[in-house]
Amino acid sequence: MESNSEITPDLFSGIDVDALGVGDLSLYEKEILGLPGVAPGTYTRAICFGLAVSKSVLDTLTDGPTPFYLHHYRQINYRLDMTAYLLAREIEKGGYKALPFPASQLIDWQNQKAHISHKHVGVIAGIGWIGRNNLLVHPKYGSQMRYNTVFTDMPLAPTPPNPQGGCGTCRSCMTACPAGAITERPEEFDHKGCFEMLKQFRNQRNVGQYICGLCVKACRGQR
Ligand code: B12
Repeated sequence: MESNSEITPDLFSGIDVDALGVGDLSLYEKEILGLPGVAPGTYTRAICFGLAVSKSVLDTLTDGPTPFYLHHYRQINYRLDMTAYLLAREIEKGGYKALPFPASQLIDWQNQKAHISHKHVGVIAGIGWIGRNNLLVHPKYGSQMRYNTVFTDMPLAPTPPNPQGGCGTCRSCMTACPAGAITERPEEFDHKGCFEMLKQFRNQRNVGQYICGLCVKACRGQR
């Protein structure tokens, strides 16, 4: 094993992402699923990072997903997966543990759950807040960002929580949602209604995936 001093001086300098934060994993309150070989407490930090969804691609959406959007969605997921792998590889070179998660992979289909929720990791890593649309909202990019996570035991300093959280008076996502699933409070988000709409899109729009994109398009942030 290489010594710790061989970690690049700035671990993140070669990582080309649009948002990055480090969360203290003791603050993560959701379940972690499907990692039987990992003892509790093995990992202490969660590095969350995001890549922006193209505004121009989102502009092509009018009333639901298209094969064009599907391709973009897949490209971003692929890049997020590669970034997680490369970051974890760099951390492991320094003698620490690093677990790269999949950007978008379900392990519990019935309950629609992945190993971890990148949105909730993003909150503890100071990237943004959970908006009315039930998505992670970044101050600059709004919800037009996709995320991935790497767990590590490397003693990185956590990013302070984002102080300027909140959707304020913005309700663009509420009018944009074709399922009417978005209400005042994210806790009241109608997951079932959203999912039913996505199923319909999946069957009717030649996309083969549970995607939509309209609440993402509506939540532009300040960019
Ligand atoms: C499964 C999943 C879905 C499912 C269900 C949503 C869900 N479970 O959260 C479906 C297919 C509906 C979905 C839809 C969408 N998703 Co999605 N999805 C995921 C995925 C793969 C796992 C999320 C997870 O495990 N959640 C489970 C728990 C722990 O989190 P939770 O949100 O707090 O859920 C709790 C409750 O809300 C409730 N619940 C949650 N989901 C459901 C579903 C049903 C049917 C019911 C009854 C209850 C319920 O029970 C949970 C237990 O506490 C993540 C990737 C990841 N690994 O994070 C992407 C992810 C959350 N999705 C994302 C996106 C963008 C979308 C869509 C816009 C689709 C698209 N790309 O066009 C829509 C938007 C829906 C919305 N406004 O919330 C992004 C969000 C980015 C952001 N800026 O926040 C993520 C992070 C993917 C990524 N790599 O970036 N998604």
